[in-house]
Amino acid sequence: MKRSAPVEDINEDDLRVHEPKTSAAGVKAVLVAMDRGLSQAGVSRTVRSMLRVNQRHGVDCPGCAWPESITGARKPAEFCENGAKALAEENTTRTADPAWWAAHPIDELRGKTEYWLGNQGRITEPMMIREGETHYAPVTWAEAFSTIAGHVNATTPERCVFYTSGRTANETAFLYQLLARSIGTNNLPDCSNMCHESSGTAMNPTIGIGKGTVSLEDFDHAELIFVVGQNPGTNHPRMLSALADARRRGATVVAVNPLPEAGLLNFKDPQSLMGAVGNGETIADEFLQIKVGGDLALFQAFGHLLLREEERVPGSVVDRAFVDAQTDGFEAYAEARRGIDWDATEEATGLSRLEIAKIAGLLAKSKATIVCWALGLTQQPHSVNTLREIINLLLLQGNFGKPGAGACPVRGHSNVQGDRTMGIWEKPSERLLAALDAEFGIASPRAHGYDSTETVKAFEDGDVDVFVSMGGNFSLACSDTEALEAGMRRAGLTVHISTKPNRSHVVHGKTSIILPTLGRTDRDDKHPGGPQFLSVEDSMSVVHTTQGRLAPVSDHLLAEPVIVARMARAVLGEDHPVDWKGMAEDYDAIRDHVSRVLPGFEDFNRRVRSKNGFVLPNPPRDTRTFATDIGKARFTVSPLEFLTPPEGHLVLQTLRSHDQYNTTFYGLDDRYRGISGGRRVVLVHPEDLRALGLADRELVDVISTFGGTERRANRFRLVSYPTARGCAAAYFPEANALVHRGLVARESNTPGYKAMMVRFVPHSQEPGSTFDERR
Ligand SMILES: Nc1nc2c(c(=O)[nH]1)N[C@H]1C(S)=C(S)[C@@H](COP(=O)(O)OP(=O)(O)OC[C@H]3O[C@@H](n4cnc5c(=O)[nH]c(N)nc54)[C@H](O)[C@@H]3O)O[C@H]1N2
Ligand SMILES: Nc1nc2c(c(=O)[nH]1)N[C@H]1C(S)=C(S)[C@@H](COP(=O)(O)OP(=O)(O)OC[C@H]3O[C@@H](n4cnc5c(=O)[nH]c(N)nc54)[C@H](O)[C@@H]3O)O[C@H]1N2
Ligand SMILES: [Mo]
Repeated sequence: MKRSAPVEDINEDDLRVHEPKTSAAGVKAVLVAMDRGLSQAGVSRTVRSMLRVNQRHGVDCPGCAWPESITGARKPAEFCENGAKALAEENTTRTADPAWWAAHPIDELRGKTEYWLGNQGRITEPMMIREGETHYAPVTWAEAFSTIAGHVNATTPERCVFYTSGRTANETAFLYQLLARSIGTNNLPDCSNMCHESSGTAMNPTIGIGKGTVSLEDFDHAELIFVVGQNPGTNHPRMLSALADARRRGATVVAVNPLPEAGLLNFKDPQSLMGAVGNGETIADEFLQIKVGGDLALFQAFGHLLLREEERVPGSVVDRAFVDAQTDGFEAYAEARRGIDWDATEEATGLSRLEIAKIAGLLAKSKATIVCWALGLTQQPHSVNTLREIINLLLLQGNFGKPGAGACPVRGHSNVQGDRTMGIWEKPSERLLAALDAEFGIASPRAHGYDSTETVKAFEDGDVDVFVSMGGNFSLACSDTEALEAGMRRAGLTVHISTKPNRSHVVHGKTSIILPTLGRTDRDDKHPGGPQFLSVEDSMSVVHTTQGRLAPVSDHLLAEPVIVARMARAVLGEDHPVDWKGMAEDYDAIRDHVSRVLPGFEDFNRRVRSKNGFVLPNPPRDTRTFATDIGKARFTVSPLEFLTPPEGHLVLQTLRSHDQYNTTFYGLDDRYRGISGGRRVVLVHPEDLRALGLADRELVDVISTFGGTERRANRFRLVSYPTARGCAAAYFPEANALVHRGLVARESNTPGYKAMMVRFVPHSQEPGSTFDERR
C-alpha cells in the first residue's frame, strides 16, 4: 500500500458549497473512514485498530465519551466514521522526526496552518528549543526532565500551571494532579473548563453530582428524549444508534437547535444493511429551530405550561410525592413560573407560542423524560441558569432515579469526565486534599488555582513561568488567540506532552520542550512486569480498561504515566515520599492508591478487570437521593435572559465541522452541511444577509464587540444557510481570535464561544488577527 504524502495546505479559494444534507452516516461514512485510515496508516494498522475499538479489553475510542453497552451485545465493529478518523490520525505512519524539525525553522512553522502542522505525523523524540535558537533540536529524556526541574525549582509553585486535555487516562490524570499538588499548586486548568463546566456548576448544588444521571439502558425505557444544543451526527455518532433504537421502540425525540443538523433529522446506520443502502430513518420527531441563547426562555416556558396543566388537572404532571420528600424550593419556583411574558419568550427563542405549547404537551404526557445536551447550552453568559432550568423541569416530574429518565450532559473528550473524577480540578474539595495528604504524606496546597480562562489572563499578565500541557492545544482551544499567544511566548518554559505537532508548540515560551508520548492505540509494554493497560470513564460513569496493541512509530516514545513520574522525580528529588518509580513501573500500584483515595474506586484493580468494568456510584440514579449540603435536590429561580445583538449585529456561535476533532483537522469537508474545501466561512440566514445588505459568498472581515472593545478576524466567506434568524455560525478555532476572554458563562467561567456579537465589513487590508493572515 503506497502511503500518500502529507496534504498540501489550505487554499480557501477551493471552497465549495452544496445543499446541506438531510441524513447522517450511511455507506458514505464507512467509505470516508476507510479512506482516511488507509492513507494515514496503511491496511494492516487500520484493520487491526478498527477491529479492537470499543471491544471488551480493547482500546477505548479516542473520539468521544459516548458509552458502549455494558449489558447488551456489542456490534462487531463498534465504531463510527469520526472515531475511525480519530484512529487514523493517531495510527499514522508519517513522522515528524528530528530531520523534519531540522528542515523547518520555527519562524516557518509559525506561518503554517494547524491543518498542515497536524498532518506531518507523529513526533518521535523529545525536542527542545531555547531563546534565540531557530530550530527545535532533539534532547535526551534525562536532559528534558532536568531542564524542567531547573525551571520549576527556580520559581514559586503558583507561577507553574499544569493543563490537561480530556484524552488523558485515569491513571495518568491521578499521577499528574498528584505532581501538581506535590509541587504546591492547584493550577490544574483543563479542557472541561471550556466545555461542560457550566453543567457541573449547575448540577452539583442542585442534585449533588456534576455528572449525568442516566445510563445507556435508560434509552430503552424513555418515553421522551430531548437532544438540545448538540450535533451528535458529527460529534457523538454512536449516540444516533441509541436514539434510533429508542424511537423504533416508541419514544419521541425532540431536537432543539438553531441549525437543522443532518444527524438530528435522519440517520442511516452504517452497521445495518438497510441503513447502509436504504433511505435511513428519522431521528427527531420534532425539531425546534431555536435562536442561539434562547433555551433558558424555552425551558422556563415549559415549566410555566406544565404548572398550568397541573392546576387544570391536579396530580397529572407534578410528581408531588417526590417533590415533597426529596426537593427544596418548589414553591418559589412555582411562584416565579406562574406568569410568563410571551412576547419576550417568542423574541428570545424565535419560536411561536404554539410550537412551544405542542412540545410542552408531550412533556406533560411523558412518564420518563431524558434531556441530553452539549455545548449549545454551556458556552453563554447565562448557561448555568439555562441548565438549572432544565434540572427544575426534570425535578418537577420526578425524572430522577427511575428507568428511562434523567439528565444527560453528553461529554466531549473520551476521558474528560474521568480526569475530573481523578482530581484534575483547580477547585478541589477539602475531602480530596485531605485524602491525598493522608495517603501520600504530602501537604497539598489549599488555595484554589487557575481555571483555563484565568490561565489565559495569567499568561497575559506575565504570571506564568512554567506551563506544562498534558495533551491538548491550549493556544488554539482558548479565547483571545492573539493575546494568549503573545502571553505564552513570554513564559519561561512551556512543555507539551504530545503525539503530533500543533500550534501550541510553535508559539512557545522562551524555552520549549515537546515530550512525545504513546497514544491510546500504541502498545505500552516496556515495563518490568510486562504490558500495561489504562482505564477511562465514559459519559455515563462506567470505568473500563483501554489497551493499545499497535507497534509505536518510534522506540523513543514514553507512556504518559512514565513521563509524569519521571518529571516528578526530577523536580521533587529521589527522597520525595511518593513512590513515583513504583507507580510508573506497574500501574496496578497507581490503582491501589486510587482505591484508597477516591470513593467509588474500592477494589479498583479487581473490578476494572471484570468484563465490562464497573459503574461509579450515582446517588440520583441509584437511589433517588441527592448529596447536596441540605440532603435534598434544589429547585432554583432564574430571571429571563437572552442574547440581544446591537443594531447591525448577529449572534455568532462557533462549532465543529464534520472533519475536525477540536483543533485537529482530519480534512476540509463539512459533508453534512454541504461545505467543502475551506473553513473560513460564516453561515448566515438568507434574510439576514438581505437585511444587512450582504451577498452570499461575499468576502468579509468579522468584527466582534464586547465591553466596548472590538476584535477583528479577516477573510471569511459568507454562506447563505438555513440557520435560525439573527444567528450566525463559524468554525472553532478560526473564530477564537474574536472571543474576548471576559466573555464567559458567569458562574462557571466557561468561555462564551456561542454568544459573540458580530458584524461584517467588506474585506479590506485593515490589520486583523495575525492568526488569520497565515491562511
Ligand atoms: N468528530 C468529533 N467529535 C467530537 C469532537 C470533535 O471536535 N469532532 N469534540 C469532542 C468534544 S471535546 C466535545 S465538547 C463534543 C462537542 O459536541 P457538540 O456540543 O455537539 O459540539 P459543537 O460543534 O460545539 O456543536 C454544538 C451544537 O449546538 C448548537 N447550538 C449552538 N448554540 C445553541 C443554542 O444557543 N441553543 C441550542 N439549543 N443549540 C445551540 C449548534 O448548532 C451545534 O449543533 O464533541 C466531542 N466529539
Ligand atoms: N470557539 C470555540 N472554542 C472552543 C470550543 C468551542 O466549541 N468553540 N470548544 C472547547 C472544548 S469543548 C474543548 S474540549 C477544547 C479542546 O481543547 P484541547 O483538548 O486542548 O485540544 P485538542 O484539539 O483536543 O488537542 C489536540 C492535541 O492533543 C494532542 N494529543 C492527541 N492525542 C494525544 C494523546 O493520546 N496524548 C497526548 N499527550 N496528547 C495527545 C495532539 O498533539 C493534538 O494536537 O476547546 C475548546 N475551545
Ligand atoms: Mo470538549
